[in-house]
Amino acid sequence: MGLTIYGIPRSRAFRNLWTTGELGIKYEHVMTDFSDGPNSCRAPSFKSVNPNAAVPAIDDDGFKLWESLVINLYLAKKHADKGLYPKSLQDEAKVWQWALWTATSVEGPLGTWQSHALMLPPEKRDPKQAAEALQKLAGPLKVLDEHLKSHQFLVGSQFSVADLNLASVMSRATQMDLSATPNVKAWLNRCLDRPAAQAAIKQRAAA
Ligand SMILES: N[C@@H](CCC(=O)N[C@@H](CS)C(=O)NCC(=O)O)C(=O)O
Repeated sequence: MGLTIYGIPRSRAFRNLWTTGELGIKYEHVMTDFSDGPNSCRAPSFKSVNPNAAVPAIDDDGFKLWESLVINLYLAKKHADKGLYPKSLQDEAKVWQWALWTATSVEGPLGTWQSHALMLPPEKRDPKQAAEALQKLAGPLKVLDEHLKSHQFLVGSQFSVADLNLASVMSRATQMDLSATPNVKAWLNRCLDRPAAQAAIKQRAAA
């Protein structure tokens, strides 16, 4: 059976596709989408994988899991020999800290900015919402920038799933003006330059 990933690359499944590339693991990819068609995440058959009717989700030999950032934590820990997951209890806690911070302090306003600055058809974009989102992001980005002043990566001395989770959420922020937070800008480029990140970005662009 092995690992199945549900979710088109244009969805948050992008985050998990990047992880599988870093870990060098094989998977079956089911192109669950948001349409009203047979592959919809709202189809009753998919709700047995994720009752929230959202992607991504995985089925790993019968073990079902949803929430993109948690899927990454699970895969990184399962394949800890590949070096993406920390070894000490305290570094593990720091990885959780950054994952929850990513979800609660960054992802919401970043998503709003992305929609209203980049993704929505131009006539549906609201510059006021984009500006408010940037204001909400300023505090967390400052915190991140301060941390990265003296650290190459979020936890320990090497790239880990903590970096992957945050950088995958921020992957479109390269189009944001990050000049006030130069350490964030350099770190994000460092993460996104990785071959597995570039491969996932290509998959997302092709979709
Ligand atoms: N917090 C969840 C969010 C999942 C989510 O909202 N996914 C979007 C796609 S990126 C979705 O499936 N939306 C359902 C829809 O638009 O009907 C995660 O990170 O996995």
